[in-house]
Amino acid sequence: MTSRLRTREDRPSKVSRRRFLQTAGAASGIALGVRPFSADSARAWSAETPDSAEVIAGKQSGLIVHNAKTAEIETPLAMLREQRITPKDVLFVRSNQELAGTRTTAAAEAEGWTIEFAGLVETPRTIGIDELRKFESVEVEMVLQCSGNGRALYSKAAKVSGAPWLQGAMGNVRFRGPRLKSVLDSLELNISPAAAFVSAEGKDGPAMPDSADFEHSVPLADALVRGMLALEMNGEPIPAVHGGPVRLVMPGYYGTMSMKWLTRLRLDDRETFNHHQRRRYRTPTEPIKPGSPFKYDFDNSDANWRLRIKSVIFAPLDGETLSVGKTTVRGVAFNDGSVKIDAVEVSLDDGRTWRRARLETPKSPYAWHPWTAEIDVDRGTHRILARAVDALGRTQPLDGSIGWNPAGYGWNGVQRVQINVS
Ligand SMILES: Nc1nc2c(c(=O)[nH]1)N[C@H]1C(S)=C(S)[C@@H](COP(=O)(O)O)O[C@H]1N2
Ligand SMILES: [Mo]
Repeated sequence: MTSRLRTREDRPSKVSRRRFLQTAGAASGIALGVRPFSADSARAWSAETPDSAEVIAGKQSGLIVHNAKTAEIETPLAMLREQRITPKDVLFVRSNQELAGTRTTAAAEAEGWTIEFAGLVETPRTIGIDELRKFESVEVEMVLQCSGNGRALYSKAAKVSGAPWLQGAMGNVRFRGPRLKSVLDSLELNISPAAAFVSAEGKDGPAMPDSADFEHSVPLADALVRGMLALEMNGEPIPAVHGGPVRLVMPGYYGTMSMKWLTRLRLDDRETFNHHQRRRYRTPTEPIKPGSPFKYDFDNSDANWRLRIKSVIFAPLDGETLSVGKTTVRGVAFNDGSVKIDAVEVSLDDGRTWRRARLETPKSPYAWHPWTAEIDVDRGTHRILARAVDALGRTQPLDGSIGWNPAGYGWNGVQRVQINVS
């Protein structure tokens, strides 16, 4: 055992393991012998679990419910691929802690909401939501992805703790609100030159009386470029379950850093010592052997900040049966938005040779980059691989387990989709 402090969700439970087998089966369509990712197959395994529409008001039925109690809900790829902008009724949900009354996609209660600016500033200030609404706003199309997305794939190498997300703990959404920089500039807080991080806190309280309140720090320099105090998602007030009425949004960062129900921003000279920043939501800086324990500290690990480059295959789906001849492989790719994605490549021979897909470059560097590739397949079983490469030469490992870590964060291994051609 490691000496890590354990929180409720770190503890592996029998239920979540059983559910993993069920969802993995539903996802591949192999174990259950059903059509992969259809709403029907999703309902078949969730018969004993409440349906997603019952867990969160306004969500579509048939989403993957990893945990009904904590409302951890994933979007099956078959639903995720339907629209370029992920609608609020299918977007995944993850809350470490919950704010009472927010299990709904309806707009959040904004009356009397305030945001405090504190820490290394000469003049701390608290502003009301109405003041925030007066600022000029920008809209950013961006990937919102849990750092645990793809966690289930690590467990092929060694067990990991946490909800066994497949590939659908992500979405592509449009957030709108004032830039953090404009707000900080205009408030004249007189920020100390020692400030190097922004630590964000939401109105939600600790999950258990004795556990740490959820808080995260991001580098100030990056937050001044990317950060926004979002008031809208997809053209309407941010749904309560997604962090309305105001959310700190960090495009190109893992979703965990985008604080829902934002109530306080603190300027700090170091990352907060909060449990969720210090002992969770980190990955070892150097690769470790799958299954080995790891004692996290600030020096041997990195916070789950910038998104690792990734491509996801949306069609065909794993386990699908196709007919002989030409077929279109399609999916999306994204990175942290700091440099251009140069190419997405597809392989049909387990990575020996690659061919380029047609890649769309969206206006926002933080958005999904849709891609397609035509392939010609003979009778038999085939494996389709896809990988993205960016201008810094960053790409995805053929064997994603190289990034194994005890909590299964940051999966970006090359995805493999198996198809049968008859
Ligand atoms: N206040 C608050 N913000 C939070 C969380 C939380 O528990 N409390 N969870 C984080 C995590 S781990 C993720 S992945 C995203 C999920 O965003 P979503 O529920 O809008 O999809 O919210 C992040 N922001
Ligand atoms: Mo997350």
